[in-house]
Amino acid sequence: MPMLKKPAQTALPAQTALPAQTALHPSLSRAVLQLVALAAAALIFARPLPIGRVRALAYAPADVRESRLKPENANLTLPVRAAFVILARNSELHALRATIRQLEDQFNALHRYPYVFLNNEPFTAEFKQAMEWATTGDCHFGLVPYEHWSIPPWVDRLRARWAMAAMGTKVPYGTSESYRKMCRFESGFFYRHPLLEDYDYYWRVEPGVEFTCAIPYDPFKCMADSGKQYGFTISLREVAATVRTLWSTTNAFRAAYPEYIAANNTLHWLTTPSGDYNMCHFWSNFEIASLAFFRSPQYTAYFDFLDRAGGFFLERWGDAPVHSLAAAMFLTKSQVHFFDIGYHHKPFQNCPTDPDFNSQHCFCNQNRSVIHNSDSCTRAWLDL
Ligand SMILES: Nc1nc2c(ncn2[C@@H]2O[C@H](COP(=O)(O)OP(=O)(O)O)[C@@H](O)[C@H]2O)c(=O)[nH]1
Ligand SMILES: [Mg+2]
Repeated sequence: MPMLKKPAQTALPAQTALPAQTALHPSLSRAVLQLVALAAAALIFARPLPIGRVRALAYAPADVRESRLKPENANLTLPVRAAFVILARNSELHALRATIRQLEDQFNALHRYPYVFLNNEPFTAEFKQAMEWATTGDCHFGLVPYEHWSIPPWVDRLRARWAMAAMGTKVPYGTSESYRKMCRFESGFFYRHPLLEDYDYYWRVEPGVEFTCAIPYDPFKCMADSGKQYGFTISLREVAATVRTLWSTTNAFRAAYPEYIAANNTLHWLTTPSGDYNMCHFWSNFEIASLAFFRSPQYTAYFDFLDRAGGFFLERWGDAPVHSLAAAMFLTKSQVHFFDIGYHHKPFQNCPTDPDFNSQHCFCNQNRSVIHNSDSCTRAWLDL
């Protein structure tokens, strides 16, 4: 039976009656409602902290930066403040071990230069242990900060995703976002990592590359003694689809900063007769260079200019053409050195030209050296 008579409010026990302060003034309750709505909108529309950043904040100090020093190196004095710098994933442990064993046998066992390993994720204990055992130099392990391994906020993510899909899989790494993050990192951030602060020169090494000849001199010392800024061993032509506007953006940079362009630059090495980019670049998976070159105001301005243009994500600008265009603009020919070192990164290799040296100290085939390939730009470089 429905109750027809409403129970009288006054019949409620005193303690269940509504407290007097909940009866808000209408304008006050409107303000409270507005505040609640604002907070809800902020929660819904605010950009969440990127996952990578949340994880970076949760990392232990040893994940961010760990040095494993070898007691036998405590009193070692190296002629140059230099290190091998290796960006690698944990999954590349075995390929990297093989590379480091060759590098040690062909060169570093006699010198004991240190290694800096960098990763966008923490290195595993297994990785660190394996590297410590494979090397003679001290080992330093560092985490790449999220800001150095991400799409910057001014790049339209939707446009970037569309561009990646449109490039497709026919272009190497055409659809890969992580490859683009790697290229941006290697173009503008590796040299800013705190673990590199103590060094003047670096030698870039990648998992899986081979060193096919003895290296009977110290390339770091050679760079430092002769005032060289950038050293390469293989040069090639870039896949044009990946750098559609890199040349026009570089020309815009040159127009904006004419004071940064070296008088005796080598831009003609990478320019076609009609003034376009001929796609020549130093293959940056092997690189021995001065960190001062990358830390310079010229290079910093150039990277910032490129990064603002967004081409690392809206196209697929590689760090190799970026480093090479910078070297061509800011350095003279005598500051760049061709290292005729036995080196193999699939599918190309450099095998030293001297037949006597070759037969005594190498396990590569000179006929297979990329310098004989029409895609190599090294002869043109040497002829400059
Ligand atoms: N930590 C980390 N390293 C990467 C990643 N992608 C590429 N690298 C490293 O970046 C370098 C270049 O990558 P690679 O796959 O060799 O590219 P390729 O030489 O252009 O074919 C190598 O040293 C890789 O180990 C990644 O997602 N994370
Ligand atoms: Mg590689």
